[in-house]
Amino acid sequence: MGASIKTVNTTPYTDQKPGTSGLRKRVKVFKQPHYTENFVQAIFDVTAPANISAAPGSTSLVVGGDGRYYMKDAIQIIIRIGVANGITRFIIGKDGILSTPAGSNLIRRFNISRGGILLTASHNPGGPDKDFGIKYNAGNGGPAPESVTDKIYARSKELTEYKYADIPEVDLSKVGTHKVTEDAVVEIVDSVETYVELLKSIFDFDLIRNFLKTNSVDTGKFKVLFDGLNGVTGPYGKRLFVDEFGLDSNSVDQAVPLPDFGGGHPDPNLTYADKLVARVNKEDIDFGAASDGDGDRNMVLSKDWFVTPSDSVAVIADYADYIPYFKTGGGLKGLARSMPTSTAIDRVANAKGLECFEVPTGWKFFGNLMDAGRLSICGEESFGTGSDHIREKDGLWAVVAWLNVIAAANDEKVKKELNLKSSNASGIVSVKDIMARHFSLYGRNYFTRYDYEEVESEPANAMVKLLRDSIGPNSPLVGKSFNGFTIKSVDDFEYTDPIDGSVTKNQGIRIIFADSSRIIFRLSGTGSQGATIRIYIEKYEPDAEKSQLETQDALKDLVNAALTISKITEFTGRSEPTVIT
Ligand code: VG1
Ligand code: CO
Repeated sequence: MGASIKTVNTTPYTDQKPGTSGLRKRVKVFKQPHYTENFVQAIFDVTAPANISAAPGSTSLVVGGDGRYYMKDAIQIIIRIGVANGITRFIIGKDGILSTPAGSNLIRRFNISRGGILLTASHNPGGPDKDFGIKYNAGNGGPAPESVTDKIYARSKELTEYKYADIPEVDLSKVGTHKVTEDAVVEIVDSVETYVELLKSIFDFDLIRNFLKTNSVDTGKFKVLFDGLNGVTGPYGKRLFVDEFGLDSNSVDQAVPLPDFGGGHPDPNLTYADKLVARVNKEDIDFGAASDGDGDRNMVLSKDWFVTPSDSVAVIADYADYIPYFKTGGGLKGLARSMPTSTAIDRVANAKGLECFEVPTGWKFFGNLMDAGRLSICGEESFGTGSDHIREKDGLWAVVAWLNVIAAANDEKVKKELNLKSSNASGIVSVKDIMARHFSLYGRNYFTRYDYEEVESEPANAMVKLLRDSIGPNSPLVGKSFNGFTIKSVDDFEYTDPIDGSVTKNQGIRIIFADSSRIIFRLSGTGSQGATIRIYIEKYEPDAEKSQLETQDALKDLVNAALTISKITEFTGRSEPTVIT
């Protein structure tokens, strides 16, 4: 082995249960003695093949993260514990930086059957007093399924020791292969390069470049702004927008990854991406976009329209014929969404004669369908959009998908084909015009989400219990009307994976109304403090004439019904949500 391997006695922690997407806690929790080490050892124990020397591919590992505070320390810990557990090759992003989608891509591109460890708490704030996270991704590049994370949790509760190799700190700043012991190497890679190559193989870069040259660079008629929110995507955004698409360097804002994301929430929504929203309005931006801390979320908006994530994935699916990737390999397979996501994409699937799946919240549930060749494009209402090009949601993929859609929609031939019209003096088919056509074809799914962050766990659980007590065919709520909406059914969403038959229960209480409107309640599985209650509200409007209302106006009555039914103010003392999207 070459390095001296030490065994350290440890006491197990009982709180290392991964949530919707990895283990997320305050940094100070991860910094407790042996806390990070224990969890990392549990990952290695659970994912080790029965006979490691007979499975050479499983001794490699991808490692990286979103650049947040404590990431570099965690990487050194993973290298030391990994070497001691038989890992011989670590593929690590330069300076540790690896967006979540880029990490998924590396696992797939280099066929790393052991998968990878991604260090991120995604859109949660970073810094010494904020959050850190560790996520294990399997050999398909996707977040480990619950069958694996349950085992990691079980193992973490019984650990009495971990092993580590006594080796010096590895320099993560130099691209290339570095020997760390007789048997183990660390390969530092420029993940931006491989990721941009991937996007080039998916989208029509020439079409996008030409559209932007004519309308943005030469004439300034179509203004573009990408905000990295000081998360991991800044360097990726610069490469794409400036180097590839030829835009000015000021088309990319907050592009330097910072360990505390500049103090903000690196969460692309109308509340936390307030700088982008203000600039889009003030500077008349025609296409504004942002991504979250680890680069898997996205937001798309313009000076006159905010595209909800549920609508966004439906539009991308609708325009799939104009995206080269979906023309190969037999064309578009199925579509899918997480349960609370609006049913806009179902209508596109229906029109195209495709399968459409409804899975629980969390990207890990899409993986099996993709691996089985049944799913091409999917999304979550929480600003997650992606496809089977990797096994994570992908922020910049969605942003470039939109640029591809816009460029195609402005091609004269396509414009005629799709009967697209510009409502602007510039003659450009805008984001708003694309949405208007979509609503006139499919109707509009009004959608909003109310988040009550960091409420106390006890009242939050009591509220959920109240709702859970009224599920089923004999629910006292069925038949009752609220503001003219009559309840048809109340259940707690349960999912049977069509590929492996695994069952996941208690995924959110759904109140479904006679007109197919829905109110959904669930508790977040990504918070690090107390409980976060999410209420999702959706109403379908088939009439194009009525599709131009403000979302909150269109949903006012349903929102009030949700507040009344759940008694949320009574339980939590909160009269307002923390965030409305
Ligand atoms: C939230 C979102 C969910 C998403 C998850 C991870 O989970 O609702 O749709 O997949 O975050 O996204 P929860 O359990 O808090 O509702 V990310 O960007 O944090 O990896
Ligand atoms: Co994220």
